[in-house]
Formats: sequence, C-alpha cells, structure tokens
Amino acid sequence: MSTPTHILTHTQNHVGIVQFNRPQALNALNRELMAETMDALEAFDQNADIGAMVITGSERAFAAGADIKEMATATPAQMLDNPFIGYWDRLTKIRKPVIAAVSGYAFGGGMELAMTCDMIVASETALFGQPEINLGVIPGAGGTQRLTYAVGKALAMEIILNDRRLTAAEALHFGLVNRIVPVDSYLDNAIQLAAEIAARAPIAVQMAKEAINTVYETSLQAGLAHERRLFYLLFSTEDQKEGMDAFVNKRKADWQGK
Ligand code: DAK
Repeated sequence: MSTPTHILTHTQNHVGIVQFNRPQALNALNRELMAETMDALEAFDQNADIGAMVITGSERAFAAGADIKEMATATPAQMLDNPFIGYWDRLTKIRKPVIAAVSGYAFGGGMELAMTCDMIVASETALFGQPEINLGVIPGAGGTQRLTYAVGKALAMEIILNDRRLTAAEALHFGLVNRIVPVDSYLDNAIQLAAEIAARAPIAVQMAKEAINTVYETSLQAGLAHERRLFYLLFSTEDQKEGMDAFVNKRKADWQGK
C-alpha cells in the first residue's frame, strides 16, 4: 500500500483513526480519498490490536460531499464504470464498529458516509444536509434509504427534496446522532467512546453490530432468527465462558477475542 496523501491515520487506545485531509476542498470525497479511507479501515479491521475505528474530518468540515468537480462532466457509463462506487460499499463490510466524529459540514456524500457508520458523535457546529437537489441529482450513496430509516419519511422528504439542513441539536432530536459535544473535544469524545467499545468482548461486539444491521435487510422474524443464531454461536467462544465466570466469581473479565 502506498503512503496516503488525502488522509491521516493513527491509532490510540486500540482505536484506529482516519482523518480526511483535503482542507482546500472541505474534504470533498474524491476517488483517492475514498480509496485511501477504505484501505485504512480494512487494514484496521484486520488488525487484532484494533477494536473500533473513528472517521473524522476537520472542525470546519467533516466532508462537503463527493467531489463535484470530479463528477461534473461524467457520462452515465463512466459513472457506472467508476471504481468510486465500490469504495462506498466497502464501508458496509467492515466488521468492527466505526464511529463518525462530525464537525462542520456533513453534506451529500459526507452525510451519507456518516450515516453508513455505526454511530455519530457531533460537535456543536455540525451541520447535516443532502443538497444534491441543487445540482440536479439525488443522493446516490444511500441517503434516500438510510436517512429515511433514521428520521422517518416526512423529514427525509424535506431534507432531500428541499435541501433542509439539520443542526447538531436537530440531528440529536431526530435520532440521527448519538451525542453533541463541544468543538474542542468532539474528536477526543468519539475516540473515548470507541476505546470503551474496543475494551469489550471483541467477537460479541462484532456479532452485535451484525445483528443490529440485519434490521435493514430482513423481516422481524428473520432478524430474530439471525440474532438467536449469533447468540448461540457466542457460546462457542472463550470470551463467553470468561464473561460469565467473571460475573459468577465477582471479578473483572479478561477478554481474549477468542
Ligand atoms: N466538491 C468539490 N469541491 C468542493 C465541494 C465539493 N462537494 N465542496 C466544497 N468544495 C470546494 C469549493 O469549490 C472551494 O474550492 P475553490 O473554489 O476554493 O477551489 C472550496 O471547497 C471551499 O468551498 P467554498 O468556497 O464553497 O466554501 P464556503 O464556506 O463558501 O461554502 C459549502 C461551504 C459547503 C456550503 C459549499 O462549499 C458547498 O455548498 N459545497 C457543495 C456541497 C454539496 O453540494 N455537496 C453534495 C455534493 S454531491 C455515490 C456516492 C456519493 C455521491 C453520489 C453517488 N455513489 C456511490 C453512486 C455523493 C454525491 C455528493 O455528495
């Protein structure tokens, strides 16, 4: 893998952190940035020392959307043939939890990327929007679906059809984000949340994420059946024996991820 030029990565307390680094374009998500982000997340997913991840931008912009200049003259065939689209699907395949730490603009693909993550920690200045209608298009990276699941049809219609933007307070009110944190500490807060999850039983965390995400794909009965199979499967792990023995013997569990 070559050295990334559009993102910064580091690790802290078993958390893998990806920070978008295209300040001159408000972190517009071009091909290179998306490729580097997905490569980094997949590497963290494979790294046994990492238990959770955080994606973030800058205080001014999480990401102002996909790169409009890159798309402006594309034909349908070029869009279809574009590896760019595959980068978005790769995020949904990450097994460990991914938290978006959002400050400033989270527009278009930026908002869709945040919604594809498992949780969102917002700074007080976070502003969410799907302004694609102003460009003569609609959201193309899941916005019409994930936003509607998150906030309901009426509000999703207003946001997507009429470019209504949501402040951090509104996003919290409508259940789109987990919490609002002052600008100077939102990233630390997101890393802390990720570190707490990373300290828990790793296989159970991954199964829990998988089970919750099943709700988007299946009926209630199928989802319940899937949850039950994952629940039973966890009884094959050493961590289940360790967790229950630790409870019975009034001690702290020592998770092995096995
Ligand atoms: N793309 C490219 N450049 C962008 C950009 C973007 N989305 N957003 C901002 N920039 C650039 C600006 O062009 C400007 O560059 P220079 O002119 O200085 O070279 C620089 O960033 C600073 O921006 P502004 O001068 O505009 O800054 P302001 O503070 O005045 O305004 C703003 C900030 C965020 C309100 C404004 O920049 C803005 O409205 N930006 C565009 C927001 C937008 O329309 N976003 C949606 C883009 S469409 C898909 C996957 C993803 C997508 C679709 C399909 N598939 C998998 C199928 C996603 C589509 C989109 O996101």
